[in-house]
Parts: sequence; structure tokens; C-alpha cells
Amino acid sequence: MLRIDVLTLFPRMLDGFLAESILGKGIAAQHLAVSVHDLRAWSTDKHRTADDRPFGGGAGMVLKPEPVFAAIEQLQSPGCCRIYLTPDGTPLSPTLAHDFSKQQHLIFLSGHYEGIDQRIRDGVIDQEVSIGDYVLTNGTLAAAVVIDALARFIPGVLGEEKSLTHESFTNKLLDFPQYTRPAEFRGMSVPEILLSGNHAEIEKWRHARQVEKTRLVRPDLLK
Ligand code: 6GU
Repeated sequence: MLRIDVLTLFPRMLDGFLAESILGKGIAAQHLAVSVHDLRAWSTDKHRTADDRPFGGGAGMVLKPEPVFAAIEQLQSPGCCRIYLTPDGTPLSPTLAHDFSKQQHLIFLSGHYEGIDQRIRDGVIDQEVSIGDYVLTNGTLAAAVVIDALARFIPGVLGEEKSLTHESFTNKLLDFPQYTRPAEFRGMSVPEILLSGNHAEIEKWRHARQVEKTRLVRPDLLK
């Protein structure tokens, strides 16, 4: 079973995320185990500080090395992958999420404010990951995104194996439109072809919609 530890200054941000939906079921079914840790548990001073002002000046606060080193050294196991969530990391991709899902033990470190002391990255981090070209106030939601994306690749987490293969990005095309009942709703009808029962024609139609949508919204994926 994949073991995941998350180190954050905001552990409660993950409560709902871990309890709900497909991920919550995957954890209940022991397809993965996620432990969330408050970094302040490893701070040593009486104010429980985990961050401090940057040397050289500048706005914001920087995560201190001592609590992070102590936390990671306590939690790590031989061969585990220690991941820091940061906008200047390697962009998350389906391949990276799939690689993470094959590991035995992942430790996610969520940063804060202006960042973390460089010695943390140099000393106790194996991989830096970004979830996109925008900046979050801290990496905790980014850790949730990576965990959600990798959990889908763990066998058993998604009920139907098929649902993995048909989705966006597995074939570098965006999804085709889906419809369910009723066949007509407020004057809007479901495309006739989907009611025809002709599976070959339905596949052709869906592929055409995928190419159309991808050309319109993400032409970069077609190059
Ligand atoms: Cl991984 N962390 C933060 N703080 N902001 C981000 C991000 C990560 N990825 C995109 N923006």
C-alpha cells in the first residue's frame, strides 16, 4: 500500500479533501494511507515558530530548516520520495502522477509565504513539483492536487478500469461531450447518434468531437 505523509502549516485544509469522494473511499479501502502532520509539532521554541524573516531582506517569511529537517528525518524511510510543492518545480503531468503512484512512500512538503530555506531543498528534498503557472498562498492545496492525480492511478481506487483510458490527456486529446437522461431537456436534445446504438459510429463521432474541442481550446496538444 502507498503511504503518504504531508507536512504543512495548515493541516486542517486537507480534512474535507481526504474524507470525501473517491479519494476518501480509496483511503477507507486501504488502497493508500495519508497522514497529515502540522510542521509546528517539530518546532522547538515556545512560540512554535516554523518560519522567520529572509536574510538579505525582502517581504514575507521563510520556512526555517530545523523543524523541516527534524520532521522529514523522523518520517522518511529508505527509498522514499520527498517532494516539495513549489511554483518553480517540475510541472505536474500524467506521467509524473503515474510514477508517484508506483512508489511505496511519498513525503509532501508544503511551503509557505515567500518560500523555504534553500538548505531544505538541498538537504532533504528529492523532487520539486508545480501544479501550474500561477501562485498559491501555500502548497497545501497543491499537495492535495498531486495526491488526487496520483490516486487515480492506484489499482482499485477508480471503480471501473475503463474510466482511466478514456479520459483527457491519456491520448493527448480533450474529452468528448457526455449526455445522460432525459433525451430532451428544455428544448435541448441529445445528439441523435448517441441514441442510435451504433457503437462504431458513436466512437467516430466522439473522436471527431475530441479533435474539434482540442483544436479550439488546446491547439498546443495537437502539435
Ligand atoms: Cl506546488 N505551490 C504554490 N505555493 N503555488 C503554486 C504551486 C505550488 N503550483 C502552482 N502554484
